[in-house]
Amino acid sequence: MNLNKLGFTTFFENQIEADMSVGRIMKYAQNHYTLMTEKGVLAAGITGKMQYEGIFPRIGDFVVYSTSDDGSLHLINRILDRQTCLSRKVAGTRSDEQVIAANMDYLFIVMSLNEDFNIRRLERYMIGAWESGAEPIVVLTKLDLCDNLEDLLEQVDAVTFGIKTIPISSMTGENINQLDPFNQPGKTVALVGSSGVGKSTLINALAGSEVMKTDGLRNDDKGHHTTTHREMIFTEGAILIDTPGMREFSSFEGNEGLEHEFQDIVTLMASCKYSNCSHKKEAGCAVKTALEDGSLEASRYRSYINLLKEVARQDKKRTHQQKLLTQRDAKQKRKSKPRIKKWNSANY
Ligand SMILES: Nc1nc2c(ncn2[C@@H]2O[C@H](COP(=O)(O)OP(=O)(O)OP(=O)(O)O)[C@@H](O)[C@H]2O)c(=O)[nH]1
Ligand SMILES: [Mg+2]
Ligand SMILES: [Zn+2]
Repeated sequence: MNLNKLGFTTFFENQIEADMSVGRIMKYAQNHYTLMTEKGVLAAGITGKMQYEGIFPRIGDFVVYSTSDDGSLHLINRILDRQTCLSRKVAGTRSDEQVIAANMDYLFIVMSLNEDFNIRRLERYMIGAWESGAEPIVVLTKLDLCDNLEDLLEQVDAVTFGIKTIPISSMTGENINQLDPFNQPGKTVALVGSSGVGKSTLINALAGSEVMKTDGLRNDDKGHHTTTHREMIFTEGAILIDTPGMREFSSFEGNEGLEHEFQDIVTLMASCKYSNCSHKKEAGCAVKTALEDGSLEASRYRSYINLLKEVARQDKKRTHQQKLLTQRDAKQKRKSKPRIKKWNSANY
């Protein structure tokens, strides 16, 4: 496969020498990686050094690999810098982030127009999307099961500020063609959202064939996940990344994505009369006024405050974890230092 079709752009090209072999991670299980390369699909491992340092390639990564003389073994030795990256932070691990997908151009935030519809959940995904660097598109599935579309679209618009929102049905095919601008060769699209919203079904619809297994029986039971591994799928159009449903997208790096998503509230806060306004009972509080006149929904404001607290809690946890790890590293270093016996003339 041609490297451009793999999504390989000058951003990545500038990071390597001409004689290096490059591949893209399609899937992995433990330390066994499946790569798409110019020579087709290859199985590869990673170097001991990468394992030791805890550097693990993730779906969508471009990697440099080498091949044994007899051509039978492939070893990944470097991950190229990521252009975009969707991750959630996991406390307590050394590399404290869990990369869901890397180097996607577009992020489809998939939510269904029936049971899964949840604006507060969408806000969380939006924060992750802003932090990822990819362009978010809200894809609302199961249009065929929905009879209050206008109302739901209005609710989405109130938290996405005009980013593209496309209601579709993979069953009837309605509006699927509105995804064409993103479903283009050389572009990468990652699909995220709760289990059962129809990510894999949509992937099959976009690919035009049954590339992913879906759950044909289920439409409301959220008991189990059909897709269990992240996987990259090559189609005539875009490169698609399917992900297992996440119950909730949580854990954020900091305030950047949060402030982007809640720009309405951030702007209000900046226009309060007092710069140290607590937005509780001060006169001239723009937040209070907006809550009273209904231009700011109480549930959205509560959501913002809760997420701020969540970020603060996580920051604290991370700082603590970091401290413990640094202490452990220092201890290990002391232990592994060879003890040099002091030269002592009495020994002779
Ligand atoms: N009526 C209707 N059903 C749909 C639509 N899209 C998907 N479904 C059904 O929803 C169920 C779940 O679809 P999947 O594609 O497996 O969902 P998923 O998001 O991949 O779920 P996980 O892999 O568990 O994360 C299946 O029964 C699909 O047939 C749609 O547009 N309309
Ligand atoms: Mg699936
Ligand atoms: Zn205020």
